[in-house]
Amino acid sequence: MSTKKIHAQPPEKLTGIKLEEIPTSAVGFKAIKSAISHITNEVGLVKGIGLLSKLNQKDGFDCPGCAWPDPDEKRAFLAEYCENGAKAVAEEATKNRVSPLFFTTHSVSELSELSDYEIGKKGRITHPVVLHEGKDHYEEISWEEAFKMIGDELNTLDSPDEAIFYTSGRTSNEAAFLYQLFVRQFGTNNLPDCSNMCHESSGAALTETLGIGKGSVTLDDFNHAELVIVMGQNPGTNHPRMLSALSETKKKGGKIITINPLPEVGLMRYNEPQNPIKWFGKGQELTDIFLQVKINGDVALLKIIMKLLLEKEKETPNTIFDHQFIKENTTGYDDFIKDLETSSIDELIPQTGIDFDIIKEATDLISQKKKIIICWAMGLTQHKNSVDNIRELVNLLLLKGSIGKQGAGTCPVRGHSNVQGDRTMGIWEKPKDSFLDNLENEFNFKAPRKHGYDVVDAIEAMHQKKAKVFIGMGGNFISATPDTEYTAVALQNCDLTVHVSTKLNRSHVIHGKKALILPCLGRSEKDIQAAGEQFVSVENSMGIVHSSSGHLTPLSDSLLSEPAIVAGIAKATLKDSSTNWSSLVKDYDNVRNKIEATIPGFVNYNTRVREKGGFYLPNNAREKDFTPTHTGKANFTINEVSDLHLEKDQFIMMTIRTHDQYNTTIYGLDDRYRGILNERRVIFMNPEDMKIKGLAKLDKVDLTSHFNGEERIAKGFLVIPYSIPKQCTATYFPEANVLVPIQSKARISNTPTSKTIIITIHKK
Ligand SMILES: Nc1nc2c(c(=O)[nH]1)N[C@H]1C(S)=C(S)[C@@H](COP(=O)(O)OP(=O)(O)OC[C@H]3O[C@@H](n4cnc5c(=O)[nH]c(N)nc54)[C@H](O)[C@@H]3O)O[C@H]1N2
Ligand SMILES: Nc1nc2c(c(=O)[nH]1)N[C@H]1C(S)=C(S)[C@@H](COP(=O)(O)OP(=O)(O)OC[C@H]3O[C@@H](n4cnc5c(=O)[nH]c(N)nc54)[C@H](O)[C@@H]3O)O[C@H]1N2
Ligand SMILES: [Mo]
Repeated sequence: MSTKKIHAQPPEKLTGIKLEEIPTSAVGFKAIKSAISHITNEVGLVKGIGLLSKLNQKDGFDCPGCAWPDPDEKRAFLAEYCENGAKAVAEEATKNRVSPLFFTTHSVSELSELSDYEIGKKGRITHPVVLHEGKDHYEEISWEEAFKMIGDELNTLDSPDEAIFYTSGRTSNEAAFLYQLFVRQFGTNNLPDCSNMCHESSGAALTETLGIGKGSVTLDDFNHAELVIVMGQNPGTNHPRMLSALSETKKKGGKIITINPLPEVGLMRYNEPQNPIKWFGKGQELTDIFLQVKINGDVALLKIIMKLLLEKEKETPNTIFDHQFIKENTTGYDDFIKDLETSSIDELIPQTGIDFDIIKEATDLISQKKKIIICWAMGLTQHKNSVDNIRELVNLLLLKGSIGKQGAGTCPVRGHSNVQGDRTMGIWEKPKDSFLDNLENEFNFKAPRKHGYDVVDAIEAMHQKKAKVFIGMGGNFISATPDTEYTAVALQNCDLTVHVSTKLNRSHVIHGKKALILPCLGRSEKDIQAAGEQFVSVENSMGIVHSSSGHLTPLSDSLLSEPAIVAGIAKATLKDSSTNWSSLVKDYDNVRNKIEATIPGFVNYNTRVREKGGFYLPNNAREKDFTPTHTGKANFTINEVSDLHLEKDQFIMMTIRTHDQYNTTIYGLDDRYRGILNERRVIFMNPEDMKIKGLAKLDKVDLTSHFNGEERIAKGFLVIPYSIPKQCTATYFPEANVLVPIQSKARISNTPTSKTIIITIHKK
């Protein structure tokens, strides 16, 4: 074994911060300039523009950025991309290469000293490589040998449950379907995925209350909404194309309420990218009422709003609540109201940190509206009571009859471009029996029924050596997961770690006894199989399934597609599978026929996926049909406010994304919309808290997190005074992941509480 130290965390070193004024509006000229500069640097201008012209077009490839849908009808040439979509494409189509030669000159321990930014910039991996036991350098390996190594290792395990099969949400429907099929034929449901850290809480809450784990709105609903409430989300950075939808809502007379601890620039003002005349102006105002809630104060805030609505309803009966909707479609209303009446506004107010008058103003607006959409993302899903957060916003929509009609409904805004599709394809550690029955019938094998490990449980299992092989279909497990040092030990305990990846990342250097990196085609590249050129399909945040075909020549002849890699592993592992893996991969139509045969909603898949723009999957909530819930009706629920308790000197910390990253892929070191340039090790603090703590701007501090008597430390962060509620702070992910305790997770969904970490701050 190498004696050199391997670093699981990014280095402490600072990169030379520059501060600039926070812009007053998002998008506009600087965004276009930034997009062009990333494309030019990574890809070259001419090739880059060619690429962007195929992005999100009906004959093109799906943006590897977020899961926001494309317009059903009109799609502007060169315009259905955003600054961050352009960066995502540039990152994948980069000129930089990680070849076998690269690995002879760069050892694993040396690479681990780099930041995630520096590792990512090394580029695309060109050949499969292996790290033999005790070695510090990866070496080239043939695909055949790599597959055999995986098959041999999996077949020596005492039980299939000793292997973990992770998925990140970029994997196409076709690859995801084959992957879960292989894993279940191998004999386990250990299929954790990035959803476990992302919208799992949304899925759990929505399935219980509305009978479907997905959102109910379509893009067109934003043209009809009277009010959109955006909670715990920063679309200016993470879903820039959503700003166009919000802009349409406003143009048609709708209003926007934003609930967030930070005044995120993108939600305040917006300059349309499609209209150059507007690039330089003041921009369109988006948010009408901004509720600057304390971190994790959302249930308290929603309870106050609903209590005020109830008072109004009592004063003027049948004007505020939609009683006909409630009566026809819901259960639990009386118990919910009884509970609401017992809660005290005076006790709830301090949890929100918001002036009561502003809450009343927001309530007045809500009371007048009948068509409301609520959008949300990680600000609601990564807390101990996240499922409560989402059930509570469903309560509000049910009171207003705002589900299952035009211009109204739930909008959990997904992260990865196919994370929703992967779940539809069966990437889930808790599959439904009906799905497994269908797989058994179609593929003639006995599917495992015991539920598998999710992300947190998988880390625990590897840590305890109950799991010994880790395979990652995309993603960057070490940097995305909580408790970095703990998770590093978990991965290092494995006998074999395997990563199917496009680019080099930190997970390749935090390895098991043996390790493999299997390089795959990216979204933008042509996929040629025995029957000719193939396309894949994906499902966006609003349940539209559509095709995606790459146009670039693959960067190396040694890349395989994700479906081909799964088939290779399956053939080397499953000795008595009756599935013809080669024929499935030869022509992806064959995979889609199998999906059609096993998953509801995919009738005539191969025909409909070829129609321009794709097709909508069935959505019961959209149709106002709540029969799939356990009561057969939409359910009102009673939810818990935060039980967070801060000792003297303690703060709540949330970990968020900068404008220059895609999760663990760091495009650059700026966070332009928050006025920070060239530095990621910062902590945002309320200026009054800084005064009390005797801290000045750019003071260097160490952070200690506190959980059940345990302490974790992250060193060397610069203090930034910022508009954030008192006792609340923010740092960037993944630098601060070391502070997130593995056992600090949401009830029911088991999602790490990446947005509520209790910390103390210590000046150097
Ligand atoms: N460019 C780019 N696009 C991306 C990604 C990326 O990294 N870069 N990631 C993709 C993925 S996988 C995902 S899941 C999404 C993530 O999209 P977001 O959820 O927008 O991402 P975060 O940066 O985690 O931002 C969380 C927001 O919630 C707020 N917040 C935090 N705590 C609370 C709270 O307690 N209450 C309320 N009301 N608000 C709170 C924060 O201030 C912040 O504005 O974006 C996707 N798109
Ligand atoms: N503290 C904290 N932690 C968080 C979060 C947070 O807000 N705070 N957010 C969580 C969330 S919402 C999510 S979704 C997870 C994300 O967790 P992951 O999905 O595991 O992480 P990513 O950074 O999206 O993965 C990036 C890697 O995917 C690989 N890749 C890119 N494209 C492809 C492709 O087409 N195929 C294959 N096979 N590989 C590809 C590249 O090698 C790249 O390095 O992180 C979670 N972790
Ligand atoms: Mo996510």
